[in-house]
Amino acid sequence: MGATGMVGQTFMNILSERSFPIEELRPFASENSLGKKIELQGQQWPCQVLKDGCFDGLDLVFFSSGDDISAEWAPKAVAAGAFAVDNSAAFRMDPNTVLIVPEVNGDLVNKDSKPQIIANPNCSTIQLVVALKPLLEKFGLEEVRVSTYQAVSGAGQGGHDELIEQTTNHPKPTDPKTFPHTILFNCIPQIGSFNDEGYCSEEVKIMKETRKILGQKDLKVSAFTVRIPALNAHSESVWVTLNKSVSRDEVMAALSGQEGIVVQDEPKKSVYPLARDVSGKDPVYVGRVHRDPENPKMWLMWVVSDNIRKGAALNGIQIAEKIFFN
Ligand code: 11C
Repeated sequence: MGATGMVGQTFMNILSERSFPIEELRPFASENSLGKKIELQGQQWPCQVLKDGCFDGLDLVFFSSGDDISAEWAPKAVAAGAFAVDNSAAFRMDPNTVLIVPEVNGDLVNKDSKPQIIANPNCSTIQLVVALKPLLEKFGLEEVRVSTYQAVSGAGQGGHDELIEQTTNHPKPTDPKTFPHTILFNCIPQIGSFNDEGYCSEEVKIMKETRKILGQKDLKVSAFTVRIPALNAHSESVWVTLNKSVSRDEVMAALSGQEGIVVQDEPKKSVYPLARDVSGKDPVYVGRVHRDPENPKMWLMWVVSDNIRKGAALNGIQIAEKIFFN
């Protein structure tokens, strides 16, 4: 569901790249997309709208179409016998729903799992927990602080188009529609809406989801999220305090040995992960790993990943691979 959106289209591309075995595809979208066809694995599949009985006979339904649609339709997909992998925030913090990043807590689902809703985390959370996982496992975590630099594609096609349009029309950028301010040549310290404590919803998602995925309900996590005029791939500067003081070699060995991470860390040669290079790639990239000068247990690192691929579509497909093939 959401087949024609940015995540939906990337989902189709990745199914194709990974030769995911498909007997039938039902691309669900809004009424505006009726008449459109989605090409996948050499066949054309007509777009459909959600209606009673629409999930009958399906094994897996991937939802990427907003909280309200998921809240109403994901339970219906499960009632029809399918797994519902849900990219919305509707079920992420539900204590009865698993929230999965396969490299981190993928052991919570397997071939014996019964049809259920499986929540796909927020994109900026996914790349963070992949980077934290080996540090937690090897050294233990005391505290995590993260400041994000998030690409406009996180806000979907509208966000992408708004930056391109404002760039094209510079020096008279068009009025903002998707973002609360002009994004061109700017940094906006707001992603989502604010609560009374001064946190925006993206920050709350990162803090809560990180604790749940890592299984660390008391972990101190603080997030500050910023939208920047990068087209695709989110970047994060992360301060992580370990439970013990270890050497840089030990930290680098832990990060390099983690499935799903590529380390790019030769800062004196200006080698570190960059959103422009990481866009279109699958792994989570980590670099600029160095120790805090005051606290020997605290490490700083730079974490970059494609928010539409690993942050959404790819993570969903990896979940499906765990359920059906692992
Ligand atoms: C952004 N992280 O960059 C958001 C988009 O809860 O899945 C994804 C929101 C979500 O704007």
